[in-house]
Amino acid sequence: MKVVKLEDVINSEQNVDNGNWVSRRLILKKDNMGYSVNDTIIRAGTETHIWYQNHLETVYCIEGEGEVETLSDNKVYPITADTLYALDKHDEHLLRAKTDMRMVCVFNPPLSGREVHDENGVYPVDDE
Ligand code: 9YT
Repeated sequence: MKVVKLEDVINSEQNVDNGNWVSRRLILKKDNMGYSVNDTIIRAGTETHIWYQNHLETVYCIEGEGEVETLSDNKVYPITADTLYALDKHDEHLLRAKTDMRMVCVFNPPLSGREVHDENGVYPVDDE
């Protein structure tokens, strides 16, 4: 069994800061679980364009307040603590944080570790 402490991840290269957000990568592809798990802080006042064409992501907000706008239909979903959203259609979206938001993010297939969004809000496919 594995036990992972957030404080250890924060002081490692599994702490990935992209400006709008900082992603503490708790479980990664190398852990062979078939998914990855991040504890991510979305910084207050930011808007991030995201489009995970190569991944499915489920996001559970445990702190803070913001919204997600899906770009295919311009629907706006308020996101607050105790709210989960699942990008089951690889939905292209804008994530806006009103306050700092703390999110638990699960990716399938798993992230391998250092991914940051490219100019289209995409994470590359890891086919190694
Ligand atoms: C909620 C969300 O998608 N934030 C962007 C960062 C990403 N979830 C990550 O790598 O932790």
